[in-house]
Amino acid sequence: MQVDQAPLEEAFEATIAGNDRIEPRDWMPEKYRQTLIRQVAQHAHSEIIGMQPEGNWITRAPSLRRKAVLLAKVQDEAGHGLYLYSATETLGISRDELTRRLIEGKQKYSSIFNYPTLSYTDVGTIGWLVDGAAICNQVPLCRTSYGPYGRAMIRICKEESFHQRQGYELLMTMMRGTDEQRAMVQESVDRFWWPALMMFGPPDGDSPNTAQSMAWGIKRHTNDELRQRFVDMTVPQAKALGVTLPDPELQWNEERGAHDFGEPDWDEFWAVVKGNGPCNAQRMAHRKAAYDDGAWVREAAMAFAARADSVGRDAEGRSGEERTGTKAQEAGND
Ligand code: FAQ
Repeated sequence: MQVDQAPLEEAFEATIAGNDRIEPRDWMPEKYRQTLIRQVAQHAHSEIIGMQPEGNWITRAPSLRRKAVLLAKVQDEAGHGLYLYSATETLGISRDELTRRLIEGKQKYSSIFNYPTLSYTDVGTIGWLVDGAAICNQVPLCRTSYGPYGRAMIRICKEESFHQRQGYELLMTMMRGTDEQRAMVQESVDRFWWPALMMFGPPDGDSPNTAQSMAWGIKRHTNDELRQRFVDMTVPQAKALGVTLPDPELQWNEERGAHDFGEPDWDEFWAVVKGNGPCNAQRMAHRKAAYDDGAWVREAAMAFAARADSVGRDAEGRSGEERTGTKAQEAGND
């Protein structure tokens, strides 16, 4: 039977126009669904691959306190990946398929995680600049048009702001230390500044997805608008910290009420996005090894679930009676 799509499309457009949420049960255009799968999955992959550059330093933390903080942060990132994979699954695709797409190079992850972390200072710089950029990009996504994505972002943003503060606090501690420590902070900021600006994506003129994603309320601001917001937010923080941002063109523009700044190296950006950054091969090899090593856990969990089904027990080993509470009630009656 042919379903008339026109009223469905009208209802979808009215929801978008009214700034309401589209929910998984609602009809949506196939391209809207595919755009969300692309963006939310790539966001999830970024969180999971993003555990690697900092995870690299957990065993070499300079103190127990720093180690506990870093462990918690990297665990948060795993959690963010899981919320986002769950949100993507509501669009009718499995997490396993998404992971396969990542490993086969069919889906991307953020360019920033293809740069190396050369000292513990980079943990601070990632917190300050990378989480700072992530917050700028993600706070507006709390109002994205797709319900499960927006709700995941609310929780993620709360955690990201702690991440940003821990990075800033680490760098501030080092800036109050020795000349050598201050030089380490400056060197790290010099390396991460431009890649952090690239996180917002290509300039609006070279961004094929922005116009449609804005029209659908998936994105609320363009790449360049968010990059500008990040620069304006970061300059006073750099001043308070006592570091110089490595951009000779960076200056306040009174007329615009915003900072002018230089152009990132977009050839470098596209090279990294296409797989030729300093750490792309290493990051993917590590992710694939973790996926392959985890196969037995997934298989065991699936076999357990299948067996539990066949004997009427759930994954926690409870029988149907225990789940419905009949057994407890009977016990209470004794
Ligand atoms: N890296 O047309 P647009 C984090 C691709 S935060 C790699 O402008 P769109 C937290 C883009 O996918 C990082 N690829 O695309 C954390 C597209 O290719 P496609 C993750 C990029 O989607 C902190 C093509 O270029 N955050 O993980 C990048 O409208 C610390 C054309 O680009 C998010 O994912 C890039 N930087 O705008 C974790 C936020 N930029 O897919 C650990 C959600 C663009 O057509 C430690 N995502 N491309 O093959 C977004 O807001 C958007 O997807 C953009 C890109 C703004 C990233």
